[in-house]
Amino acid sequence: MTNRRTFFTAAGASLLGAAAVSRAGAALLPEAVIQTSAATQLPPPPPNGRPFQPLVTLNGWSLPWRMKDGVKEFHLVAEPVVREIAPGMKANLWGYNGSSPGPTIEAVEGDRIRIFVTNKLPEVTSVHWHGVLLPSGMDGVTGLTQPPIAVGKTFVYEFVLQRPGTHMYHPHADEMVQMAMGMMGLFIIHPRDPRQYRVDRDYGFILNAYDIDPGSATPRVNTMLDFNLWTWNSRAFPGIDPFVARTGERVRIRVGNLTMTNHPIHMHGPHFEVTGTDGGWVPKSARWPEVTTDVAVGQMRAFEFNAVAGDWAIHCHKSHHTMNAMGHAVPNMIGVDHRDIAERITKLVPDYMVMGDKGMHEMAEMEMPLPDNTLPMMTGTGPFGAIGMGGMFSVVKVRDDIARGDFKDPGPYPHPAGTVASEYTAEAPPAPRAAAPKADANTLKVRKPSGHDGH
Ligand SMILES: [Cu+2]
Repeated sequence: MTNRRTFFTAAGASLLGAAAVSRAGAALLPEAVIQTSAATQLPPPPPNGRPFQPLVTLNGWSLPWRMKDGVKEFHLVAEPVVREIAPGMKANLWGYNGSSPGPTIEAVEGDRIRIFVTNKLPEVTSVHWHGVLLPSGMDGVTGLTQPPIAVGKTFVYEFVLQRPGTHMYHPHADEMVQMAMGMMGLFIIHPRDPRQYRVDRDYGFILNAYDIDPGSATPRVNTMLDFNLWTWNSRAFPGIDPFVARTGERVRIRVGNLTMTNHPIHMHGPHFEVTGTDGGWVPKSARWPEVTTDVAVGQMRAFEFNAVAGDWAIHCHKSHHTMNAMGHAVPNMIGVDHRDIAERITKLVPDYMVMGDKGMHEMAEMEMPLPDNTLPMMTGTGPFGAIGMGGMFSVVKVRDDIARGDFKDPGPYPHPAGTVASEYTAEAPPAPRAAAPKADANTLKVRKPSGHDGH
């Protein structure tokens, strides 16, 4: 069971500490809301300010604000957090307001926003608002546009949102460590006119990756490419919630990439078109149909489709990115019967793992002994058995009878009769193989060089 409780903590002396801000300063700071659950939290309709259609942050939440003299005030707290990557595994990460990624910041084109950032990390930090048009001095680059936010201190950023779009925030101080530890969040600027770019369901998540040794909980921060947990909003399959929609609805999914490699995001079923990037919205005349869109490092892609009933897999198409913790130095053991020796080694080394002699699917079906706090490499169960996935994998679940605004997992798709692939049990027709052509002097003609005429 996922913990669905929401923790509201006032930003008083208990949260910030006496050294962080003066007593008068603390009274002026907006409440810093904390959320530690990894369940998708549906944002309420905006309580004040201009209306907009809230984003559904996959396995995440949106940061509440307060209005003060016409300014939207948010309060981010950079701090160590514990994140459940999937049931059975928790990671010691850094994030904002109790979670990694931090809460989604949502505001409207034309809004003046003020974001307080309190640093409760053990080192300095800053926040860069990725892709947002703002004064250079609000850009959050430590040393270049501002001094670092010292431990225990609070900084304030303030700017007017000029264009609607899909953006992110992340530190620009010790980026390699702080992003490898999970510090990032979505920043959505909704259009001033809510009818513009309107969809029925609007989802968003960030691609991230961790290198956490089996049996441990804290990421290695010096890893460049060989990560072993490929995650969406710091969640790995089967811990990633489904994208739920009703047949015929227009659905948007916004994806940002803060890993160290590209991710071709592939969706089964309905075709989609990329409608936006972190640079803005793509004009209709410039869109083309796709089933996979590559999201390069530091990019965002928003894509849209018309929902068609079914259970449609959605995943990164790099097959290693739909696996959980695994060693990449495993030799190919197809055709080698080594069960006997593997069993004997497993008795001595419980986390010893070798590839099966017929492929790896059997690993998805068997219960292998694993160290504590370690996810199986290939896991998840569907109505037809083992799914054998991990990492960057989820399901778009579209049904005819889902109410507008209902995001609950509807369970497995009830396929109409006669539309499911099944075993062929009648007598198989003969499958003759074509005879191989004879390689004799008549069929194999070698053209010999004959002078230099052809040059
Ligand atoms: Cu990938």
